[in-house]
Amino acid sequence: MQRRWINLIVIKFVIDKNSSLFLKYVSYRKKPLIGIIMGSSSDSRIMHGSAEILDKFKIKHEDQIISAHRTPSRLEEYARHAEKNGFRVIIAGAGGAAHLPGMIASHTIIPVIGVPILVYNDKHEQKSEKSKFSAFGGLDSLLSISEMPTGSPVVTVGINKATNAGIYAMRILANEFVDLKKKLRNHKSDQYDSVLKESELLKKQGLSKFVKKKFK
Ligand code: C2R
Repeated sequence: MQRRWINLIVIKFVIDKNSSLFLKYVSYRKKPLIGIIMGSSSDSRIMHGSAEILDKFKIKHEDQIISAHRTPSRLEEYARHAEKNGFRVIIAGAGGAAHLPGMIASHTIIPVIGVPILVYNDKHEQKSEKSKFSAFGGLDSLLSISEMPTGSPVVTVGINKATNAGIYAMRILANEFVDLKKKLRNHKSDQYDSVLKESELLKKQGLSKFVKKKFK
């Protein structure tokens, strides 16, 4: 009799364990666990980098425009929404006085990855290309994101490095989803192989011919 109970408990444990593994396996494909937000529609030209790498790994994400400056009440709402929906990471891109990542982080304990954006205003009345970029070349947003007060941390990737934010978000998710860990390892070794392949080609063709062919 006692043995039967032990068997039942063991079977239940195995089922629970496997079903939760199954649910985990399914969940990041079915349900967005990563939120991508940006301060303006103009940031979408950079922020699509995060979306594309997540799509490549078949990771669902929810994308929105939220501005701490222009839509302050939506900011708090979004933080509640992200918590309610079990988001594991928020990627927040903003340019100039980039307060969005920090302000979101002040409303939630979900890890926030900031993407500093080099503001580009194509409607600027001056004709020169240089005058269309922000006066501080993206350093303004980088510092606004990185210099958070102690107690409310935000990590940041480099200026315009939205793809890296996507990869970093996946690395956080991979702590929970074993299959994702494997995929990220494969991605790393693919990168290694492609550098090797290019190096072989460069060696074979010689630098002058290689550069002409690659960047013509
Ligand atoms: P527009 O192109 O709309 O003028 O925006 C945006 O992220 C964008 O890069 C110019 C820049 O303003 C930024 N912005 C912020 C915030 N809201 C908008 N940094 C914020 O709340 O931090």
